[in-house]
Amino acid sequence: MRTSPQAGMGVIVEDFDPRADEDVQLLKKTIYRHKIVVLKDQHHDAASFLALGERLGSPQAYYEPGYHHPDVPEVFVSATAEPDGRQIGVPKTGRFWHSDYQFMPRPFDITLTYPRVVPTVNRGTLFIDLAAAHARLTPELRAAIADSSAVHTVRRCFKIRPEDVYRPVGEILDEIDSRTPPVRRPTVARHPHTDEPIVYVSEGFTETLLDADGNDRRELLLELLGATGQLDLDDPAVHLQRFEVGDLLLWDNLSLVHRAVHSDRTEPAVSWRVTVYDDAELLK
Ligand code: 7UC
Ligand code: FE
Repeated sequence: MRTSPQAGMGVIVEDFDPRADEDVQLLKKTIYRHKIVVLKDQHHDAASFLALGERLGSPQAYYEPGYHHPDVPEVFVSATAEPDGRQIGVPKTGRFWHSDYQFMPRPFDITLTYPRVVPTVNRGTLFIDLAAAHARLTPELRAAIADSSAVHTVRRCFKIRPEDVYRPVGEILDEIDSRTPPVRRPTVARHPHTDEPIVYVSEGFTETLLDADGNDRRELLLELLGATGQLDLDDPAVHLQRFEVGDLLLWDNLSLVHRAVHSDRTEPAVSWRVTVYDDAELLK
């Protein structure tokens, strides 16, 4: 396989052979080192896309079945409705800063996305590197968050399902809280594969910060979101990753937050996703 750097963040990988163990090991190292990989010239159906995910770790089906590919549940489908009005998967997913499954007890290590239908305008995904953001924090802010924890929940981003129509919103919120209770973890997390410190907070899924005594420090979360670049799409920390059909994007889901760019026009857009847990030893 051949790698070449991109402007800003990430690398382009060509001639990757998924059957070669060396290529798979090198690809993983490249993901953790460069955070974003664009694999070129990829041709998959849902089953072979999943098989690629299996080479990198253990793929997980999304907990909400409405996102599942009809034949391969581990493939998550983000898609606008078909011209005939049929809806497969869920439209306009992830249009907010987040890390996949950040609201769950264990977020995913690696996300793979495979765009199938790409709109002509407003294409791409935005990324911010939270390890780089940690390195940029002022000493004051770093000290202020040192012993704090962050509380994550899907509450504000959970998508109402077709079967929720006419249900009281409070009942839906109670259901969300019982199925996916808020998760608390240190604001500064250590990356399990690189050992880098990361400010693991997002605008979409992080509800608040708690200090060492359990006091709510919402204002500190806001300051941290601003410092990491999540409150301004023109922040220099924001990387726009463009892609075309035939590209397959892989990223380090624990050290990046991402945000989908969706067209406001009614243009078709379809993207498949596989997310994996990687239990391999530290890959430095
Ligand atoms: O529809 C969506 O935006 C999905 C989001 C709430 N969760 C994606 C994930 O993997 O955490
Ligand atoms: Fe996502």
